[in-house]
Amino acid sequence: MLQTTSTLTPVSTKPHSKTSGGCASSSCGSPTTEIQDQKLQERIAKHPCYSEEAHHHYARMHVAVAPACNIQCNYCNRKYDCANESRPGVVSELLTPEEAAHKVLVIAGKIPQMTVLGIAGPGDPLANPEKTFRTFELIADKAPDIKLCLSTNGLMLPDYVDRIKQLNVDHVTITINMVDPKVGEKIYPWVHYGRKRYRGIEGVKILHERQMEGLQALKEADILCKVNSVMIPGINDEHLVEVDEVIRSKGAFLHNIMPLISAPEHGTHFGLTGQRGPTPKELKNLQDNCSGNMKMMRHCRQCRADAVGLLGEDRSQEFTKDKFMEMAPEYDLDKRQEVHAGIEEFKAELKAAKAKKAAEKKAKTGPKILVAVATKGGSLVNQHFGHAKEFQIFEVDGNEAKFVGHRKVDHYCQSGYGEEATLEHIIQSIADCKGVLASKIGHCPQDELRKAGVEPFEAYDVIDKVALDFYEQYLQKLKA
Ligand code: CLF
Ligand code: SF4
Repeated sequence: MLQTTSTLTPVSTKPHSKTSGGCASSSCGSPTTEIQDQKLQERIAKHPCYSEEAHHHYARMHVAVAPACNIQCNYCNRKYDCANESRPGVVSELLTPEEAAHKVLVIAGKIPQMTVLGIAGPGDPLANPEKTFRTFELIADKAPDIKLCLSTNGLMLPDYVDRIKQLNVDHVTITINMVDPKVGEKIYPWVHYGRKRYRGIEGVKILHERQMEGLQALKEADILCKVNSVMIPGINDEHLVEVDEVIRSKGAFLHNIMPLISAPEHGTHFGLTGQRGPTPKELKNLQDNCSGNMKMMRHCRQCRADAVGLLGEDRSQEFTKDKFMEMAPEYDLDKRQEVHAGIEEFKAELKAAKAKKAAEKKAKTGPKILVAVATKGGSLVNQHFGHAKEFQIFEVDGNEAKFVGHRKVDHYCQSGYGEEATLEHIIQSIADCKGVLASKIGHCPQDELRKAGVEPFEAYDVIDKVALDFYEQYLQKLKA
């Protein structure tokens, strides 16, 4: 039986055999392009945000060292973490660079599949350059295999690209919500730049120019740039198609369109004025409209500024300051490399198993359906329905299962008992799916799911394999 890598023990998926055949991509491009592509793949292979595949196996952590911010977004109030990367309403514990470095060394030992350290708040990292760069220096010195990552609103980026390059920070995110200042006026009331506060369109123009300049500078420095955009219905939703075109033409590697999360209790301008966020369907439609070259991020979890773990399983509460300061750093490069080699071997076996399954299904492409998957990671259906805090959503057409997003839910099994109200909410969240795939599903939820037209399907195996098996059963039922 397959096990999950979230236990840190990748296991063999034998007896799956390796397949050959299909389009040998080596014959499709020039050797130079292939080498470039391969190098690019190596750069992102262990980054859970830049590689959808990696997010099933590798973890990230954030350290909250950057409290100040230099702009105002209408979806933020300063009581919470920067909403450009984080779920609104979350407060992280602020750390000094030294405390942050200690925390990283502790977690690098306890969670060896943690490969990326990001600084994403609680304010803007580049509005706190000394704290941010000091933290990176300490970690680069003591834990050289950890990738460094940064997320910024972009206002100060052009000033720091050289320093970012020097420190070997290879991944930078800029939040770009508009390329037309008239749209930006509805999102940013002010911008603080060069010791002066600029209100309205004057400030937005500065922000826009600095973001474009920063993006260009990252490209010239060969630093991989992801762009985050917050989708705000009625304000920038249609405009984001243009944003997508502009940022791609300027060399952004990946676009991550995130939903606005807005509630009055967050105390933000949008929360208090009733601005709604998009529905999952609206978000998916926009992502589909923008995904011409396939580099659209759909697995973002809008993490906290102190997030720890796989993207779908935040473990930050295990490492609060009172706890991690009592723990000894256990960073061990050899042990980490051994764990990573095991994960890579496991990924190769998964890939072979997927290819084999896809080859068996060839020419059986049919209507596209969505399925919801309960998983603890490792690209496996390996979680009990009642324990899932989110469902990963896959689009299946008989040939492949493509990850298209996730839905957060409250888990159904609370203290060993199912909660009816929670079940209703879960079913609503996945009502557009034809099936739900989980390692186990209780009788009561099975009945309710069926009533809602969502077929329960129990299995413990590779997600693609289970999804394609389910699809086959689904088609047979349709024909019956
Ligand atoms: Fe953190 Fe951001 Fe780096 Fe990832 S998060 S700084 S790029 S290491 Fe990732 Fe979290 Fe989404 Fe950010 S899932 S909010 S995209
Ligand atoms: Fe808040 Fe981040 Fe915007 Fe600053 S950049 S106002 S911290 S959401």
